[in-house]
Amino acid sequence: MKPLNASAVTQPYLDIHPEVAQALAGHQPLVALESTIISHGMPYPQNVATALRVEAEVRQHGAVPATIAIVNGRLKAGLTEAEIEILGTSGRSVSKVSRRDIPFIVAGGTTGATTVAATMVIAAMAGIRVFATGGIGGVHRGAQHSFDVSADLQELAQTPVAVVCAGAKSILDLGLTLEYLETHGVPVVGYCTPWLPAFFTRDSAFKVDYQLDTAQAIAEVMHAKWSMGLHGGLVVANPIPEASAMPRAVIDAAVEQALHEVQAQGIGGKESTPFLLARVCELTGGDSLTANIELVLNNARLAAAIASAYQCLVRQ
Ligand code: PSU
Ligand code: MN
Repeated sequence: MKPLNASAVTQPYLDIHPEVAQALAGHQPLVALESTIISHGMPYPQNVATALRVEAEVRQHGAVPATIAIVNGRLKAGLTEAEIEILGTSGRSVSKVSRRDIPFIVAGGTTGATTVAATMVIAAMAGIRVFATGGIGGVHRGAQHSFDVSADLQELAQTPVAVVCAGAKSILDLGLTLEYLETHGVPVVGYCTPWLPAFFTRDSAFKVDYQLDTAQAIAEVMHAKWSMGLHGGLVVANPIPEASAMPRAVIDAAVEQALHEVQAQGIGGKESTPFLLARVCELTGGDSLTANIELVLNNARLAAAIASAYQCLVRQ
């Protein structure tokens, strides 16, 4: 296993934003943020406004944000406002980049929005250990026929980054997602909850592996795992704030309809998740977008606290 603080110097394709580079050099807490949520997960202009608000939230809570993407063939750890604006306005015409796609976007000199998997890859290259997002990809419903399992899960098995999310959307099979993570040695931590949150709702029918109630306790697990050379990351599942949670019946109905449409229209591969996300958003009107924004901000706050606690442990 490579040393955890693999130097950016050894990464000729990576550009580190000056603010991020300064934080890395000064051993300050950092939080990586993904960009598929900007280009493919939310409509413009809310996507750009949210990306900037999330960065501000990370700063307010004592960490430095590093939004990650590929711009003109360069891997970026930390974006300028102009770059975030480009990713937001270009929307789905920007490639959705998972681990598989990274070399093609780099070699072609084009621009791509990174998924959880690709964001983890680039965060780890830069030496960033904490990452906040909305929801992770997982095992899709009907995966026994489609084999559709997000590369996010495999990335969690091999790359040392803690991913703070609001669980996973019920467009996925949450039970199979947990089984897959267990097989690959990826722990799922519930922050102040024994239940796996389901993105728009605070719980699901499934339990997490471990409940931890403080950022400090989560940081101690990260530090123990990586200090002993264990591969891979962890999922930190942070329930949506009570006031923003949505009625389960509303979400369930929208998800069922979106799943029906995806099948009827024969949509598969990397198009499946963006299609389902967009349809659930349309079918639930503005409510789901508001909830989505609130849960990402909530995750940014927790990630900043975890990054701060982790950095203290590393510095000791
Ligand atoms: N789930 C969400 N919002 C998202 C995504 C998933 O609730 O924006 C995005 C993330 O970027 C995630 C990706 O990494 O979709 C997973 O896509 P796929 O299932 O094709 O691996
Ligand atoms: Mn897939």
